[in-house]
Amino acid sequence: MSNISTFPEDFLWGGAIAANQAEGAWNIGGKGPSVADAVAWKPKVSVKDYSAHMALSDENIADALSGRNDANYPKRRGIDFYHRYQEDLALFAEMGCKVLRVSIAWSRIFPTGEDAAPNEEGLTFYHDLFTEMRRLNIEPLVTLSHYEMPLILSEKYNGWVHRKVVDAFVRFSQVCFERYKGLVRYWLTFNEIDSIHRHPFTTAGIRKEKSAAGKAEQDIYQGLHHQFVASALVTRDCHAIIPGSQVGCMLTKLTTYPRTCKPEDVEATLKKNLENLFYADVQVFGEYPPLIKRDLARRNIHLEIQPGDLDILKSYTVDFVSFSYYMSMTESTDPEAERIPGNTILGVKNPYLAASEWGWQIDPQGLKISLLELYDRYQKPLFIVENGLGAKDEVVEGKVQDSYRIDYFRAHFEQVKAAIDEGVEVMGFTTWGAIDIISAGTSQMSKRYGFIYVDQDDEGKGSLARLKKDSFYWYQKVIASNGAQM
Ligand code: BGP
Repeated sequence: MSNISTFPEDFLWGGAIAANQAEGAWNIGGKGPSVADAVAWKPKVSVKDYSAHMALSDENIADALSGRNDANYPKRRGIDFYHRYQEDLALFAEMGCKVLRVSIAWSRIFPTGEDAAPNEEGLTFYHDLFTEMRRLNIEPLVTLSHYEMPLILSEKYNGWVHRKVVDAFVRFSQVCFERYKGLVRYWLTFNEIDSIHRHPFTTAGIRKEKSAAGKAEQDIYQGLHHQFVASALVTRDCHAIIPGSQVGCMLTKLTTYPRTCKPEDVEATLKKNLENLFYADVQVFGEYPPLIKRDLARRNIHLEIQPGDLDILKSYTVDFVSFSYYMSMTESTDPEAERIPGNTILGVKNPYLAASEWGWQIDPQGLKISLLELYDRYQKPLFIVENGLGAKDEVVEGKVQDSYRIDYFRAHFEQVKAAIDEGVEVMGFTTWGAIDIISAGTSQMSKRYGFIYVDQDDEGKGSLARLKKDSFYWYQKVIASNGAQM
């Protein structure tokens, strides 16, 4: 516990949420259904079994498109941020937040993705939201695409596989820049752009079962290429429409360690790390790395790259690199290596680390390692835009005593401070789910991340009342002292 502050004076402390996980009001104010609304909550699916949870049926899709909303087919709920944002922003301001990361639900602005004109009611909602943030001196950091594309684009085009979605997204972004140019300076394009591989439907509206036989991977990479091009075009437009604005890419930082120093494990680990960095490489350096190009060719994946695409990638690169960091990963070539139970995505167990109830291996030093690695590679300012601990909090006698969350953040903040001491340029830190929201991976409420408790259970029952947890008062002190008191 150091009492010397090494965080820069203008360090942006704050929180992060996403529209689809917080707003609710899924069919209010002219909003069209989004992919998130088709991922209905399935009470029987294990919270650890992400792939089963993400599996979709035609019935889910048809149901969301029809607008039906009954107990058997609940849509993405949120915490009614749509109606309660003033109360919530007041709490964030009280906590001292200097920045709040939110996203714009694309289908609130363009309900079908390709409407002749944007939905004024949706535009007004975000105008009012950003205005209130400014009034409270909370800087908006806005994600344009956070797992919430219009469902109709997914249905019509198999999402980002089709080039037309690039046009639709660029238009949506232009409308946002024009409308919010006096209010928003910091923008992110695609949340965790690499998650297109892990859950292509929520990330990019792609349903693998719609691909031709053997072409699912090809389609996913094509969708990714379209997102890269869109990210570059949007960066161009943002700079042109909002002078002085800054645009960041956003990736899931999954720093990976070799399970042993066996050279096979080291090589496998290196390849995992290169694959994880590839997404930012394209958006920062403006080109596909040679090893990735070769790897795609060897896997028989041939991208349709239109004339001009490569110039676009090269010409409009991002200003900063943002990322989420929840855990590190471990790689092993030994099929017998102990794996994290119940979740195939999380891989091999690291014997030196404890894990959350969901198997996410808690590794504060991994955050410092990630910061050093990213800064050395890109030499761009970094922004930690998600980090936090999902836990099953309990209210006891009107209090949530979440010392485990305080310990988690203290350990991570210390590592950020250490990285800054070593010369890394970090713009800020927005903790994930600064208020309890619906979990992206489980669609449940009981995986809570916030400093503010929300009274709602997994079935959607509860008063939705907000309650400050112990961590709220702790974070308030951290921010007030600019990280000197942790
Ligand atoms: C990231 C997403 C968020 C988010 C967070 C925590 O992948 O960008 O939307 O929710 O992870 O994940 P979960 O909600 O599944 O615990």
